[in-house]
Amino acid sequence: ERSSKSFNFGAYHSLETIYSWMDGLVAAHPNLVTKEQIGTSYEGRPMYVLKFSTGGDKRPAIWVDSGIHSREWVSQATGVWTANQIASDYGTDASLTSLLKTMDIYLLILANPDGYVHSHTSDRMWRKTRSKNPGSMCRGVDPNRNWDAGFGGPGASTNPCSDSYHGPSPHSEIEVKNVVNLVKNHGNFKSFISIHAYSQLLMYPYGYTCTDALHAAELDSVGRSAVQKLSSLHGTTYKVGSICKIIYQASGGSIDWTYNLGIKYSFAFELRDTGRYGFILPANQIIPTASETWLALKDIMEYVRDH
Ligand code: ING
Ligand code: ZN
Repeated sequence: ERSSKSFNFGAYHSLETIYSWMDGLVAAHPNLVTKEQIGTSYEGRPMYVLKFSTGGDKRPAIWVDSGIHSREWVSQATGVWTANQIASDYGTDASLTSLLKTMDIYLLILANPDGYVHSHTSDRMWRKTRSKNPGSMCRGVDPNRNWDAGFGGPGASTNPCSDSYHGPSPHSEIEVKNVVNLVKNHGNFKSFISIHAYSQLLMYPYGYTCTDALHAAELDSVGRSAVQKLSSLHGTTYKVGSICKIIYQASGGSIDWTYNLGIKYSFAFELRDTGRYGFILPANQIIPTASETWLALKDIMEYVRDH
């Protein structure tokens, strides 16, 4: 699986396969791609971010993560496809090449490695981390209710057995803390994009309140432009709006935290589909999903580069 030529992007892969594929990508593009370990998971697995950079020191950067919820497999698969696309488009696609002249892209493909393994080996519908909850038989915290943004508010559960359990304290989950540390230490992210599934939505803050974010109008127009590009490929329709207004109120989400930190262009995608297959999206939809999403990602990245 190390050669990107023989890798099947139209299939769902294990953590081991994705991690060794990442090494192959870095080896094939040593002047563009590096792999940085941002820490380890609760169960001790390394967490790796792929950094796409043509030089400089802490250039303005764009963050993309996939797989914060383990069962949303098309998310991680889209992360893999996107990493390969960035590496192969660099030098041929004028827009991406110009972007990488001034900016870096960080891509965390497996934001919840323990959950991903568990979803492959034991419970296909596992969403949360795998940390132990003292006093409860139930494991795991929802890593998208664990951020320090409206933590513990509406749309998050106090029950450790719930799929939306917020955890004992903000950033209690090591997987969340590792990202928080990197984002804070870096200090120059201009955009933070988190990829979920499913529902076909492009969302911006806030989730913890239905009050409009200061930049709601701008984010809405950036989002509408991006989904127009997305739809142009296969006709897939997306809705755009704030998390609270378009899906549900949800506290402690990552993009609310990054937005409040000052990363204006904070977005979350809900990829295909709208519920026919849901989390169990057939693998033959991976490449169409990733390809159309890439058009939206590029549109957002270009806007961020130019603003
Ligand atoms: N949806 C997201 C969830 O965590 C979301 C929606 C995104 C909420 C961003 C808050 C912030 O519930 C899925 N499918 O996980
Ligand atoms: Zn999710």
